[in-house]
Amino acid sequence: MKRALITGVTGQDGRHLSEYLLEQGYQVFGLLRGQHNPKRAIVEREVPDVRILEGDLTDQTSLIGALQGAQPDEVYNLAAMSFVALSWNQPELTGNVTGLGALRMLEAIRNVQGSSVSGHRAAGIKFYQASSSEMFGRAHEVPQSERTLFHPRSPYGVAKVFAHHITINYRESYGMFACCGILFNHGGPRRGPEFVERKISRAVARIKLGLDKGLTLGNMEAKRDWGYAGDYVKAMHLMLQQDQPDDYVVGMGQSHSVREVAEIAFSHVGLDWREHVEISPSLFRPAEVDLLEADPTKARTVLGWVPEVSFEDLVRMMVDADLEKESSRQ
Ligand code: F7E
Repeated sequence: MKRALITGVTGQDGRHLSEYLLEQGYQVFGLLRGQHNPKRAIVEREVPDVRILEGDLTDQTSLIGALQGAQPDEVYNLAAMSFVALSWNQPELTGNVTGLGALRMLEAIRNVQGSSVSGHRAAGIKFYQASSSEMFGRAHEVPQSERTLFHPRSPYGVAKVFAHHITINYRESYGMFACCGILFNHGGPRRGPEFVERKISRAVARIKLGLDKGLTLGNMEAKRDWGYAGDYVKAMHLMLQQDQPDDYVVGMGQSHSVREVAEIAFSHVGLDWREHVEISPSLFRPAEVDLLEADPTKARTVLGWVPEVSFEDLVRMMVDADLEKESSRQ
């Protein structure tokens, strides 16, 4: 039975990946941060077979302990301070967790592997780093592939560039099987409510049910390439099953504006977004990423990765899930 350790197990991707790996017959361990973390209950409810290990990406000793406890074949580093807008208010924390956190895990793996001469299972641990399309930032070309230059526009994007390059550096310096998945935006019913597509789907459900009147958004002209998280975690797993470690762009190959998300979401319940959405300059970012669109050719041809849920179906799926959640809350 293969064993996997997932950091960020309480997040959207952590729960989807846990579910997927459990289905593949893995024993899954999840790293949980802090004392009495309220998100523990979500993991226990949704993916009860995940074994929780306590640890924190800012504490190297705890990472070594988690690796010794899990003895994983594969480590998926999904943990991060992942909300781009917040990264301007907490740039140092973002650099520490999102950037240096990856380095600490790579060093912890090296440390544990060093002690593997005595037959420790940790020898040859494969590592997945959750890189992000935010690294492209003010994109130098459209669409963006593995060869596109990075030009991050937020402390989050800068931290992800560090984590990306240090992962490649450890692959080149120490021959580690380390891969980076450059994932474009991906949502679903488990998406955190701070991200725009979930903020919209939740508001649409609440407005439809008469619980709210309107929704305030920032820059509706920003364009992203949105896919379904359940599809994207399969690409993460595929990367670690190849003969050689490498980096892959994962996205749908289409870009859509925030306005289009609102149009589809509101019209799905028979409403017109223009009657409910207000724009607030306070939600605009100090530096915006205007247009992201993936060129996922490599993931499709080398990994054979094929997403199943379209952008339009993703938005409708999220609205339906929020309608169900909000109605059962009443
Ligand atoms: O913003 C605009 C906002 O916060 C998307 C993370 O998962 O994907 C995500 O990063 C766009 C931006 O995601 C609101 O200005 C307008 O242009 O949903 P978001 P993100 O910044 O693209 C990447 C791949 C990651 O790696 C990140 O971890 O939507 N926007 N009005 C708004 N955004 C938010 N959040 N809220 C608004 O009211």
